[in-house]
Amino acid sequence: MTDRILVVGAALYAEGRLLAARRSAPAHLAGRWELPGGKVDPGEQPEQALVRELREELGVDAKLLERIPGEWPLGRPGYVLRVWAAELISASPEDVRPLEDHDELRWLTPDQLWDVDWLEHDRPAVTETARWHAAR
Ligand code: 9L3
Ligand code: MG
Repeated sequence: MTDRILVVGAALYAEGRLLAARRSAPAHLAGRWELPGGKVDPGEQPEQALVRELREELGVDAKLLERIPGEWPLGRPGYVLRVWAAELISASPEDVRPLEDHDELRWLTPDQLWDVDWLEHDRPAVTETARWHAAR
């Protein structure tokens, strides 16, 4: 049995909108939308990994607010996704640009949440995120 590989994703909010990021790679995921983030490195805390990923992928500093309850299996065997709600520390949402791994960003209002073609395995995480946001 292989060890579990933890992938961390951000439900990044600004002005009540949730950030969706369109993947540009790998080919089988390109064009689909996700909560940005990535793999936790060996020896790294999940929260640190997520802050690092958001700097690398979007060039932003984010403050993690709360973990969204739940853990979701991803398409690759052994991979699981955990999600934290987060907010931008300094940048304005309109200044955020995709630096690597994504080619488009959208800030979705609650009624636009399902307008993008989310990765299959992100859908339950997005549902839980919406529930969390609505209860705030
Ligand atoms: N993944 C799925 N949903 C997400 C994220 C951040 C990642 N919200 C999947 C895509 C890859 C794997 O996890 O198969 C590792 O992600 P990355 O390091 O390529 O972003
Ligand atoms: Mg990533």
